[in-house]
Amino acid sequence: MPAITVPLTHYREYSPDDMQQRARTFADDLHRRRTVRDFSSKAIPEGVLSDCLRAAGSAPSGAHLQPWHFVVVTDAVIRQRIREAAEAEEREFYASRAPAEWLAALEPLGTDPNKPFLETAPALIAIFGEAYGELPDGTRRKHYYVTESVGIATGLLIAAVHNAGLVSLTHTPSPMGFLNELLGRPARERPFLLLVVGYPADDARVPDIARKPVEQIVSWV
Ligand code: IYR
Repeated sequence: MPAITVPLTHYREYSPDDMQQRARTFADDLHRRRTVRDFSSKAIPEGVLSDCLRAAGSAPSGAHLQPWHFVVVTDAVIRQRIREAAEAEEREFYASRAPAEWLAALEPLGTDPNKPFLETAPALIAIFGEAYGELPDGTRRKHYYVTESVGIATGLLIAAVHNAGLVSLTHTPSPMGFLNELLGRPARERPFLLLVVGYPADDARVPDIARKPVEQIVSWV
C-alpha cells in the first residue's frame, strides 16, 4: 500500500548568508550550555516545560512509532523518594560496582553518591523508552531503534531547556528500575535518563573542562 502523502509546506530555504549566520548562532548558543549540578529551588514558569517536551516529541523515531514517555516530577515527596533510591544505587556504584577506570574517568567531574539536586531542583523529567507498544486489544507492537529514538528526543529536550534559559543535568542512576515503581510506569517502559531541570543556584560552579574542537570530531571525505 503506498504511503499517504501531503505537500512539504513548512520547509524554509534561507539565503546562503542567512544560512551561515543561523548555523553559527545556533552552534554558539548550544556551546553556552553547561551541565549544572548546583540548582536553585526557584519554580519554573508554568507552561515552559510543556513546550520543551513538545519540542522533544518532534524527534524522528524508528517507523515513527515515537517510543518515548516523559514523567515530569515536581512533587516534593516523590522527589525525595527518587533521591533516596538513586543515592542507594549510587552508594553501591561508587563503593563497589564501578571499576577503578570508571571512577578515574569521573574524577575531573567531582561526582559522588550524594544527589541533593534531586530534591533541590524544581523538576525532574524521567525519560522512558517504550520497549514495545500496546495495541488497543492489548497485543504487543514491536518498536524499532528505541534507544536511538529516545536519545534523539532527549537531545532535543536538553536543547529546548537550554534555549528556554533553564539548565539541566543528565543523571543516570544505575540501575534505575526504581523509577518504574515510584512513578507507576509499566515494565514495557524502560528508564532511559533522569533529566534534572531548573535554574542554576546563584553560586553554581561547573567543572573546568573543554569541548573537542570541530576539527577533532569531524572527518570530511
Ligand atoms: N551514575 C553515577 C556515575 C556517573 C557516571 C557517568 I558515565 C557520569 O558522566 C557521571 C556520573 C552518578 O550519577 O554519579
